[in-house]
Amino acid sequence: MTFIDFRSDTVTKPTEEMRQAMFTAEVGDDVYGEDPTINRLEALAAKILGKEDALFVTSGTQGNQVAVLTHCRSGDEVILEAESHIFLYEGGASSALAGVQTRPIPGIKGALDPLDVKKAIRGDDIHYPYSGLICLENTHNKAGGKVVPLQTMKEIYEIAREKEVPVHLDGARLFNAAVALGVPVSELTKYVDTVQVCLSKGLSAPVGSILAGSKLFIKEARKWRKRLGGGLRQAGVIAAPGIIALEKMVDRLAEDHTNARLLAEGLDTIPKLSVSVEDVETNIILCDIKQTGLSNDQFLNQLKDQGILAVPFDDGIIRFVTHREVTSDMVHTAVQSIKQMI
Ligand code: TLP
Repeated sequence: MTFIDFRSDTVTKPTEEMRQAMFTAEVGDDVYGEDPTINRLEALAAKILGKEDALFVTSGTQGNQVAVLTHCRSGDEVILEAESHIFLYEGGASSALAGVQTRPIPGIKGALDPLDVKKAIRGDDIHYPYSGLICLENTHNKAGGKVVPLQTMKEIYEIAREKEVPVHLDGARLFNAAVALGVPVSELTKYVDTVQVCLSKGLSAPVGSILAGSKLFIKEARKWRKRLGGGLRQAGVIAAPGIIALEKMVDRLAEDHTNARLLAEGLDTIPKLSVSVEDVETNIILCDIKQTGLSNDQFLNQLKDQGILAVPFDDGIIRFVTHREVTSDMVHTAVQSIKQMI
């Protein structure tokens, strides 16, 4: 059985061009800084992200955690949104690895209120931890791919600079945000000190993320990546698709956003399902199934029998993600099948 796979944009396979690029990639030992393909990818990424330097890391999680380790010292506090990926889905890595404590602040549709951030930054008191880092996430996964507005990012950055607290952006899907806003990605990264972007989600590369920031930050981040066992050797073979991801796969994300709207509208016409269509700004759809009376597992199993895959997100909430391997025809087929199913 072939499935229509809405579980995540992480399931996208490399394109034919990416596979060719992997086959012919020039390589060298990257721990010695001698892999020409990695060097090219890092230089290209730094330029696109508007930062001095960049580092290729194996995953989004590794990129975020190297950022936390590089910015903070053990005992520091990291201010982040209460449903952010770093807080919810990285296995408690920030406390396990960096020894920091997290300070989750509830946002509105993924966006932190700048005034809440201001209040959360610690003053100079012997009882307090140091505020070591503020983390933002754009687009916000748990909020259903919502774009955090540029103005919010700007206001938080101004507060952070005044208080001398660095800002890191989990931009796993930052290119989706840039495409949705119709701005270059550097418009968003100018309001943060460091950023992690995934090459392996909607951009379709098989592996890897980029961490970008100042030269000094990336020098130290490279050391943390090595400490974590992330120093790679002839890794140009996995970096080569990343170059294609950045050069050729960004504009097509608009197609995923159109398909996401189509799916959201289709699901919302089904009487027992509900989707907040106007909140679907990028490639993630959150579908409320509570009125079906089915549990998440029951719903997902029935979906699977129809050849459709999705993931549970909350009690009674199922996440669907559109990506390069989901066409508009597949979206129509899925909506018809789900209509008949319930
Ligand atoms: N997200 C995955 C799952 O882990 C939930 C997904 O399918 O959406 N930041 C954000 C905002 C993410 O959504 C993810 C992955 C990551 C970081 C981590 O990236 P990887 O999986 O490369 O470690």
